Parts: sequence; C-alpha cells; structure tokens
Amino acid sequence: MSLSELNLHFAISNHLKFSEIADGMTVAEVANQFSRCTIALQGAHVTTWQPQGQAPVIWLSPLARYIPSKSIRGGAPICWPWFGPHASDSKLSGHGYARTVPWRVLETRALPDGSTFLRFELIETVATQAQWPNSSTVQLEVTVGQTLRLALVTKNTGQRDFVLGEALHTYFQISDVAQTTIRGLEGTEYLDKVGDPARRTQQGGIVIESEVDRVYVNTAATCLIEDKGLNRTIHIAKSGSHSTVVWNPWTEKANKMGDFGEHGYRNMVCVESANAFENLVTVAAGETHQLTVEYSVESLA
Ligand code: TA6
Repeated sequence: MSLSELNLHFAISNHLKFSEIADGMTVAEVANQFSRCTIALQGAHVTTWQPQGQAPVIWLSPLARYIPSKSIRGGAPICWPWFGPHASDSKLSGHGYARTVPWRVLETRALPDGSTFLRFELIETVATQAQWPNSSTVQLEVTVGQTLRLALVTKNTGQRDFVLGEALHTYFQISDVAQTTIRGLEGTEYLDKVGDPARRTQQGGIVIESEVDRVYVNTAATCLIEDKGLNRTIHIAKSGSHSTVVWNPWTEKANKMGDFGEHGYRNMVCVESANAFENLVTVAAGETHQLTVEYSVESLA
C-alpha cells in the first residue's frame, strides 16, 4: 500500500499519521493526549515511546540505521518464530525473521479513553515460508496511551502443532547503567550466556557493571527498572511469557556492533519478555497463543 493509501485508510486526526523516513522506510507516528510512539512497518518495530512530560522510555540508538532486511538497533524488535540462533540451521538469522520483513496494517482505532490502537500482520512470502514451514499468522497489537501495551498474537492455522520461540526484545532508556537497578527476578534461575554458559540463581536486584546476557526461566514476574538519574521506575508487566532476558553488551561488544554509538550501552538495558529455552511454547493446530506486555512509568518514591 502506498503512503497516501495508508493515510487515506488508516490515519486518524489528532492520533495517527503515516510518514516516510530515511531510506524510504514507512512509519506510523502516533501522538495523542498521553504519549507519542513510532512504529516502523518493517518488523512492526516500535522504535520510540515517550509519555507526556517524560524522557523517552524506549531507547533508540543514535546510530540506528533503517536498512531494508536489517533489524533496527533499539526500540522493541520482535524475535519470532525463534529466539537466538535457529535450533538446526545456523545459516538462518538469529532471532527469526519477523523483525526484518514488512508487515501490513490491518486496523487502526481511536479508543474511547483517548488511546490509539493499531494492529499489524506479518506479510508471508515464499522466503518466510521457506524458513518456517508451518501454517500460521502473527499479529502485533499496539495500544498507545498512558501505558504502552503490545500483544504478539500467533495463530496456528495448520493441521499440526508447532513449537515457537519469541521475545519482545525491548531496549529501555536509562540515565546511566550506574544509576539503575532491575528488580523482580530475585531468586529466579537463569542461563548466563557470558563466558562459559552456566545456570545460576539471581541474588538481589540486577546491577550492570559489565556485559550481561541472561535468560531467566520460569518467570512471569513483573520487572522494574529503577533509575535514580531520571528519578523514575519503568514497570514491565507481562502475560503469556515465562522467560525474561536481560541484556547489556557493555563496551567491547557494543563497539563491535557498530550501530550503538560510543556510550550507547550506558543509556540502555534490554528487559525482554520472552519464551525461550525450556519455556518454548507448543501451539496446537487451530490454537492461538498471545504474549502481552504493558510498559508504564512512575516517579521514584
Ligand atoms: O537477547 C539478547 C541477545 O540474544 C544477545 O545475545 C545479543 O547478541 C542480542 O540479543 C542482540 O542481538 P542482535 O541480533 O539484535 O544483534
């Protein structure tokens, strides 16, 4: 659909319009009485969310590039239908293909409470089917209001069950890692992916002082990012997700990636609501599975 057709069918005055940004990438731009949010049609990738009167809640790298078929650094990339490397084919992209292919807009609405609702669906092609030989649809529902709610809805439209890995790999903006503690995972078991993979149990809150790459398993807990520098707590509530990934690449890995910016790693932490490792989800034929997150912000007490 062209930009003018998108605006004709789906723009909503005082809520939503579609624009083209760098490299011809199309984005939905939401601005309502509560907050602003940008979503790229490539990947249905939420790239920004900023409630009124707040610093951005979602981190977007100052060097984020908008290149067709490449994931954007920052925002809320959708890892689907697998998380991390593919189980049997190392040639396939890590974290699946959903974040790098075009999605279509199915529906947009202004809700009675003043929030804005959008629904996207991944556009299947011969190339996506070759990577994921299952009959399915995947949609992302976005509700932009006082909070940001994202629902990733997978439907098995085929005759046989399939096993799904997924994550909303969200990058949160913080004042500085030294000012930040992540809570909610105390006592939870995790797979530590830094150095020799090991299983450990979280003691106390998470403080980031070096590279962190952990998959916390069997947890549906709400996580809190306490940020003394911005005097706020980001709440990450979820359902349909039993893993939480916490990631910060620290200096060396961030430098190698080339799209983080010099000090970018100090201003972000990924807290990802996921289903990975022992929490992969079996979606039975004809069934639907939904992973939902709701992000909100409150001032530190
Ligand atoms: O979720 C954490 C992680 O899997 C890390 O291991 C890290 O490499 C990261 O995701 C970023 O992956 P990407 O493919 O976006 O560079």
